[in-house]
Amino acid sequence: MEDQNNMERFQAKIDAGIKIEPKDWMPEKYRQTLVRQMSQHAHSEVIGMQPEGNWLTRAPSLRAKKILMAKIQDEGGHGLYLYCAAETLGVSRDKFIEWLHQGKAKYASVFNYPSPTWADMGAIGWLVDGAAIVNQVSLQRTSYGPYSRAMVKICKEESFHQRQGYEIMATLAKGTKEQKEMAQGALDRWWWPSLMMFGPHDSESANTKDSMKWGIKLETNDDLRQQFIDKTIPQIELIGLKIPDENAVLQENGSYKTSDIDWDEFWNVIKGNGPCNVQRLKHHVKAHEEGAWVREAAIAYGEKQ
Ligand code: FAQ
Repeated sequence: MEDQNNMERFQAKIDAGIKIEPKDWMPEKYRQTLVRQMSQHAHSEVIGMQPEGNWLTRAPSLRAKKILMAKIQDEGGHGLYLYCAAETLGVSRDKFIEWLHQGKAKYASVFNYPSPTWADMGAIGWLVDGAAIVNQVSLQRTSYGPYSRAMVKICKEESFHQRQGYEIMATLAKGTKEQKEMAQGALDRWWWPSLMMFGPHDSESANTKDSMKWGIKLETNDDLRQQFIDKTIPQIELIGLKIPDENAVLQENGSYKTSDIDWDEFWNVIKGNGPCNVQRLKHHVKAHEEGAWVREAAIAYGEKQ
């Protein structure tokens, strides 16, 4: 009976748009869903530093290098806000990292693809951050207070990331024939993985129904994906590149109809079989082990104070 009352009060708060805070009563499944989504989100930010880190030493100018370095550092910072926000749900950062290393926690599938050219830096900023923004603008209104507040700060930074990526692509697209081809190649490589970032179709999405009821997600995977497509196709056309989908067509309602995603590829990457899954996780484990002395020194310093 008490649980029933708690549940009704909890749902009434959600429906009234009142944020749930760490010490408030919450259903165990709500807490678990947030632990899963927020820790996966944090891991994505941190693992997502790797494809761009690949180009830091080879950026074509000092200006480009400074911008890329700042952008990658921002992503690390986003991971930290999100781990802190997720820890308010009673799981330690060490545990989140352990789950990642054991393969029990996921991170965004998109970061398991390689970045072979400088144009990939443009495509990642423009498309991957662009997709992340569409999702995260919506998550600013999520029902869990610490997650929602972290999202507000993160969104401000992501919009700079999207613009720096688009600037790289626009510059290459109006450059030499080879530069334009490099930009098109990167667009072709990152287009489909970016669309996959929004998750499976709503009909296949196991978590959407509960997450929408509890205000964790405000919009469905397919609705957010469509918003991204409708925003991005005109940007592709504006810089004179080709849409990587021959069937993309503008409908009367102002929205684009596109080919379906290769879902076998998506699930295969999630299962660990993408082109860079092994490399990404191995690098994370190595960096974590090599950083052990920093954590030990910080704890020892804290204890001495
Ligand atoms: N990758 O039932 P749903 C960024 C899994 S941040 C891997 O629909 P949900 C910044 C899902 O976990 C990018 N797995 O799941 C940056 C579930 O499996 P589970 C990260 C995925 O949670 C830019 C299963 O499939 N953003 O990029 C993916 O309701 C550049 C069924 O799916 C966020 O994490 C995927 N793409 O909806 C950094 C945003 N999609 O866990 C560096 C927060 C689905 O039950 C450089 N997260 N799965 O075993 C979300 O909004 C949601 O979690 C979704 C998925 C929309 C991703």
